[in-house]
Amino acid sequence: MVLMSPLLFMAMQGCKPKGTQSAISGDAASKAYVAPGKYDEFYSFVSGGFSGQMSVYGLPSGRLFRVIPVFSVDPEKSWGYSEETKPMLNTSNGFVPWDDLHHIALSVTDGIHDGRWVFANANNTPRIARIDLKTFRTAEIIEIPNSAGNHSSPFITENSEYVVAGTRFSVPIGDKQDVPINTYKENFKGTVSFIGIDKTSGHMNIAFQLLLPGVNFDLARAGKGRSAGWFFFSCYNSEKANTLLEVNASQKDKDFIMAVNWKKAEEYVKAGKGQKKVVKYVHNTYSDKTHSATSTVETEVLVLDPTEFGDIVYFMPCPKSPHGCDTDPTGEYIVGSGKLAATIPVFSFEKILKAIADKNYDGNYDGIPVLKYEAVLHGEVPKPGLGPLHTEFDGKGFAYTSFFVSSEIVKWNIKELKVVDRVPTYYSIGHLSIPGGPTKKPWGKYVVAYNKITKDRYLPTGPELTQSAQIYDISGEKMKLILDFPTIGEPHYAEAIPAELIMKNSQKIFKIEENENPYAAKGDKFARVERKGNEIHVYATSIRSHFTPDNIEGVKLGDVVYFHITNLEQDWDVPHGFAIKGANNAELLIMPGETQTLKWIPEKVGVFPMYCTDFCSALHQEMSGYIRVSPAGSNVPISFHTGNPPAAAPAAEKSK
Ligand code: RUQ
Ligand code: CUA
Repeated sequence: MVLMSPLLFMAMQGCKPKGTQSAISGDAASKAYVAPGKYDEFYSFVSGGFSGQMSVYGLPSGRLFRVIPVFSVDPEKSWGYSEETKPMLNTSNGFVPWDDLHHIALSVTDGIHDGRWVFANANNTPRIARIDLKTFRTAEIIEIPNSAGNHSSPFITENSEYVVAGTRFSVPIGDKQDVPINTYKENFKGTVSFIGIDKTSGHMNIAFQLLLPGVNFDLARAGKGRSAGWFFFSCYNSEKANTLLEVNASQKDKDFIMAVNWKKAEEYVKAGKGQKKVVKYVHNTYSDKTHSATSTVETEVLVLDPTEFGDIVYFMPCPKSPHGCDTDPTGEYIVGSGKLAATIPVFSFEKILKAIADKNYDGNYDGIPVLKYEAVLHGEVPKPGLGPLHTEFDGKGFAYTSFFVSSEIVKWNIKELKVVDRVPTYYSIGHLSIPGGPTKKPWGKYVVAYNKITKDRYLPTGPELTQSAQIYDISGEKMKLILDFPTIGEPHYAEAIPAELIMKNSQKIFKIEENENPYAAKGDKFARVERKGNEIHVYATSIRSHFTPDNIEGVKLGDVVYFHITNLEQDWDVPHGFAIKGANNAELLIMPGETQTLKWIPEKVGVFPMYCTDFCSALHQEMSGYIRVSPAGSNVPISFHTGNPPAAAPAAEKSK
């Protein structure tokens, strides 16, 4: 039997605050009320956890606007089902139809939300995605080599120069991959990657990786303001355990927050330092011109070993198994949240610089200097609660920390390190989010709790309950619960941004004349059906309320049919869908001006109906057609039309 401290035991269970209901007054509830037809004040981008997707809510209403498919296939939007989107889910392991999305990073300029892109991480098969906020679509996915469990990701620098990707699991790196697991201490390494972002296009590329000791990287935040050239990562398992981590990785009193001087690292890269390593990773981009994705295989990454330079990476001791690592709006304070610690340590950037200048070290860890705890500490918040996880800021000098074990949000004063308020959460909060909370200019007003346990908050739905978020008004001195709302997948992090920063750029249609999809039919007169060997290409158009063509014959068993459908509408909010009976595939959902392709391999002889899946007009039910499939040896020629059908069967058939 393994002995466990009471704190560790509680950490595993979580605990419920007493009194499971908190009645809220009607007055508080009205703060979350957004009248029908009125807009919300904020968009909130919420991670979908093991759904692999991102969802978009309005705040303060908690209304769900959209689920953006990112790392998982989505039949509703044919993401990963249409030929055009399939390449987005390519990886060095082949097509991967799922992932686990934890963190959100909105792009920033000068440390303030700019509303251009939102980034998200794939935790399982390490990747980072960029979503374009003009279209609310995933525009790019880049795989991260030398990584496993991309948890410490995709946190962003003050001017969106980089998003980072820190590996949660250390793994064997390089050529020697087949090693005994119990050689962890010798053979396993950690990495963090700095992924550069192009200023104009948002295009990502891996600028460099740091090769690091075999710890587990958990979370991260960029410095800002004064600390803008730095990045801070929380790490646990400094014990380098490879089994029964719940005990073996909880031995030491302190683990680390790793401080990275990325500006320095960048200088070394510019000076040609570091080593190019052979790796394999896949980089996928989606074009709104061709309306299709391209996958590129990359084979090289630049790796810096910080022990060769001595001035890029430093460790700061942090009690105990730190999870969240957050920098305040000024960039001066770095808050560590030890999951098993009884205090919240707050580090001072000034003191970090001084300790580095004075070489005030406490030895080194695998060749990386460890700064003295007392030398870098601004102070500790005493007895704040149990199981601190994450901290956000309101821009008025206060920090808000989530406590999983004691299930509460605690508000405290950053300078004085004094707790000023606490509210229970239902139950066991994980992340929390204040609009603009991680930026230089928090928008404030609300804090949203993203909870890990739902229990009795909603009507039961069998063994699995909906996930639960809660909004608190933070405009006054005391936090006030104003609304519960359910979420999609398990929510981890979320970021909220004023609606006007995004609304004004929102795209309504794709211009048909700019459609460069090679299979587009940009008008009914271009609609046609062509045979190329055993491939049948249907170049079809859709417009309220018909497809052109809608009667197709001449397909034979053994053929592979590609339906390339171009939506000719040039009107906002008029997608058309496309589905065909028996297809081992999802529908297509085609936006105005766009072309999408459904691949269909008919398995049976017969006549198959096809129809539009999106109720687009009064005659939507009429928006349908037929395709005839003949036996393999048949001589039915290709024919197609919409309306005015030929008077009789085609000549070739009559002569039989
Ligand atoms: S985590 S509940 Cu995956 Cu962001 Cu902290
Ligand atoms: Cu088009 Cu329904």
